[in-house]
Amino acid sequence: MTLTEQHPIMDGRTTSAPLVRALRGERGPRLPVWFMRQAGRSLPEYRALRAGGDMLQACLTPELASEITLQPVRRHGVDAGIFFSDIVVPVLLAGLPIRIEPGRGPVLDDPIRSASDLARLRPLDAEALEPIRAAVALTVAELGSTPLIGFGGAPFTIAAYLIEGGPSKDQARARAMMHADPQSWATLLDWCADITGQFMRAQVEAGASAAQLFDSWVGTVSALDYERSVAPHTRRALAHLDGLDVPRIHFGLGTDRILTQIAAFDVDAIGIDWRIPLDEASRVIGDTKPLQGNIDSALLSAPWPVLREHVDDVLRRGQRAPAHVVNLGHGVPPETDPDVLTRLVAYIHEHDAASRE
Ligand code: 1CP
Repeated sequence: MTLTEQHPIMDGRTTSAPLVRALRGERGPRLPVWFMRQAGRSLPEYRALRAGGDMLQACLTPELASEITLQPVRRHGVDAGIFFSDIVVPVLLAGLPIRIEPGRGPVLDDPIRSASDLARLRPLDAEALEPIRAAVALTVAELGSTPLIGFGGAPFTIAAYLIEGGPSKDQARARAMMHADPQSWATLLDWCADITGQFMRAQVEAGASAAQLFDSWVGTVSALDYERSVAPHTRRALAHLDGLDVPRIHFGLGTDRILTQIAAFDVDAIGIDWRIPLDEASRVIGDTKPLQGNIDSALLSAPWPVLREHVDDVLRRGQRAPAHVVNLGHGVPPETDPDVLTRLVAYIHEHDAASRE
């Protein structure tokens, strides 16, 4: 299946949205801004809606997932919605009993650590993705000309949860398995690539105007191991989007040593964390791709003049890249005052207008 004529990017609704134009390398009349992890956590209306309910069940209830996706768009006036879901949703839909523990993150009681554990990996049934398609369809019907970003976790980051059994500091068990049992490693990462690729493809087919692959934990992998044992699986995940004409974003944390490898992927834009200035990141990849980022989330709690000075610096350095999508260097911290985010969006839109006068 390719995109239908009713898809927002095909029927003109989001084709010239600031986000889509920037991801395609154009500098348009407005600098787009959105925030990773804008949906959820920091919003009182999110906490009221979830009211202690199970996180993954919320992800699989289309009306709820759609409403949570729309909340930050309404409140902050950001230039995109990010679909409310989680990188481990396709793991659950493929039948592994993964859950999200409040205050901790994804947990799998029986981790995948040996060749015999691989027998528990089943293909992801296309039908199981129906709640995802339904939630995306509801959401884009409300969003109008604001694009929805679909997403998935990169194979390494998903596999790290499956091997470790939960969040971990340095993914040591995963990195050990990569070397000690390369065959099981490759099988597991291919499985992760396929389920996350199908998950992203379902979101795009149902109406998302861009797709972002999150490789949050890849910063612990050496550049050599990345090339040999991780990048081929990331390419496999991205290939699931082939034939769908929407821009793709790659985001990872701690990727400064592997930026040129990431720039070689079939992606349109690269998300940069707060550790490396955008002009430096752009120089490293030969100014070849639009960049997304990279306001330091820690400064969201600093006094406004301090935050503003930092944002000015990010915007200035972002001018070196072919185009710039303003974002944080990682997700919105849960304790963030939502009014700071709203003020930031207005400031970035005004600043941009002012810099053109
Ligand atoms: O009860 C709750 O509210 C749980 C908190 C929560 C939320 C709101 C989790 C658990 N996941 C999510 C939603 C989510 N997760 C989104 C959609 C909302 C948005 O971005 O606005 C997205 C894109 C994700 C992606 C995700 N999940 C990543 C990649 C991005 C990143 O932040 O690095 C990762 C690593 C996860 C795993 C995960 N899920 C939840 C938590 C707390 C974690 C991280 C745990 C850890 O530290 O290992």
